[in-house]
Amino acid sequence: MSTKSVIKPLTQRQAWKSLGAHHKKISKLHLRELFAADKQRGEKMTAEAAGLFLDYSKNRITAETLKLLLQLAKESGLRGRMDAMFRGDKINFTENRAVLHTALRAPRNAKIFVDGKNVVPDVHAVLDKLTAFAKRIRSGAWKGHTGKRIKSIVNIGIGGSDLGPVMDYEALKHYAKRDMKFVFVSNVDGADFVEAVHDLDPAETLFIVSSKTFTTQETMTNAESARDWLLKGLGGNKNAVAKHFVAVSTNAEKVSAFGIDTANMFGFWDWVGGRYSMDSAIGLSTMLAIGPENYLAMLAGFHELDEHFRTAPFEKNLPVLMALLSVWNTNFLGAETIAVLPYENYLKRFPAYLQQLTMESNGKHVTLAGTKVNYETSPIYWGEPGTNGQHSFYQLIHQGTRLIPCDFIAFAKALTPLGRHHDILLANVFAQSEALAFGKTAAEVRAENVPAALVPHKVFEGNRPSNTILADKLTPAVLGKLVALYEHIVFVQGAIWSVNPFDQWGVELGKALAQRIVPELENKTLPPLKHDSSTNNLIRRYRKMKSRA
Ligand code: G6Q
Repeated sequence: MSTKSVIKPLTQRQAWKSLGAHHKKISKLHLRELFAADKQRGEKMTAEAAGLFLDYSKNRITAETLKLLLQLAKESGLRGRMDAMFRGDKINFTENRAVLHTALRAPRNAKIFVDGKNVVPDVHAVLDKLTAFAKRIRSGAWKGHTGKRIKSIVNIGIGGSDLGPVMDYEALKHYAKRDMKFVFVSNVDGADFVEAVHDLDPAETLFIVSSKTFTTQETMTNAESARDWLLKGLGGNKNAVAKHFVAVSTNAEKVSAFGIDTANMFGFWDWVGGRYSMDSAIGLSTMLAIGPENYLAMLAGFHELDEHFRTAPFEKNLPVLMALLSVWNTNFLGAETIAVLPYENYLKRFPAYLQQLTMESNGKHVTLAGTKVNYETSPIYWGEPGTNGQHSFYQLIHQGTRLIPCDFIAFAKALTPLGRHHDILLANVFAQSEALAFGKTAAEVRAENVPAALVPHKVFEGNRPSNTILADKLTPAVLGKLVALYEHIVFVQGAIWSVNPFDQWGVELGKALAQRIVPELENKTLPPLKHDSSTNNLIRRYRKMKSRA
């Protein structure tokens, strides 16, 4: 972390100060004026790489804003931090770990070293093992305990071991093997497991227990219920477990203790963070669904975007530009959230996936130096696919009191062309960003003979920022590029805000407290309660309520 020492705290960086002064100067400018002042703005403020076209012209920025933001990236030591990540330095210093999700999609001949060892051969050894296994399952060569082929796959995992696989499966369902069923269990709420296996035949079901640590309470509880369900369905012979359970983990000892043959364990490494792991062995369910070839195409897409991020000048670098715009919108315009709005139904879980990627990464209140920040860090990411959202929360985006920058994502071609549907879909996404930026003035409303009393209700102020990402169509490679794009946006944001995007200490406290409370709910006699009066009362009430018939 040699770059750390020379980087000033954010609010003392020259570009930050200049941005503050610049904001004062341009804060009153409306996008209408910015577009009127430069007829080519919509063509100029764009960037394109790896088949992703980004139009960022509908942001409240001038050429000067961009210049200062790029200067901020430099003063934040972004280049040095990028080099450190790609090189395998232990930049996740609170856990003493390298951050090398980029190695998961590096080509076979690449060389990336962690503690003096090239990790790329290990990555490809696991990929080869996954490929061989996927072929056996998909062809029916792998048989269950009773000799039947596997038709249903249940991924059991949570957080990073679930959100990626679920999003990926939904996003790439078009490419999935349709005579197989894929379900995902994450929640410790028993309803999740019970509903997931409701229509499944144990003899045809394979469970993938996905857990980096193999100690996560939810996942292990679900895995145990799955083992009970399977054994009950198959007559209780414990040998059945080996034919119906595989594991994705870094913890061979625990996997074996559970009864899973470690020959059927697919490994990964401590330098892959949970929320950065969908392209590690955690992607096994995806590979089973879309096949090894498509899976490898997805990895190639990831890698293409990695290379763009690593090599493109900042002013043409999609993740850098989008991250800087998010910093501008968050820290200078005061936006608290970013809505990600894919106009592609297959991406319906993409916003949920991004919630973890962005907020678990940069939802931090101390800097790398351990001091409390005096500026906002991660905005809240959220969203729904269009056009559905248009008929619900878009009202607030258009006419509410908050500023909600939007990332629209659209594709030129539908995966499932159907009559006029796609043109109508795309007309809507273009219309939304246009309406948000330019709005409708009182004069325009009056010109439509609207009664005077209604005019204020029908005015759209506009001046609401958005990005539009346009790609050809949603292929496995394009999905890889989109995920890598946001992974690197998060990285750049982290560099600007001087936080560590790769740890997640904030999820620990609740976990520890839950472990303590479990026996207080389950023990026959109530142990002495030492919580606050509210928690104590809730525990007592729950015990009473659950024992009532
Ligand atoms: C992600 C987090 C977290 C993690 C889950 C599951 O970055 O670390 O979401 O993925 O807690 O952990 P296991 O894979 O160890 O079960």
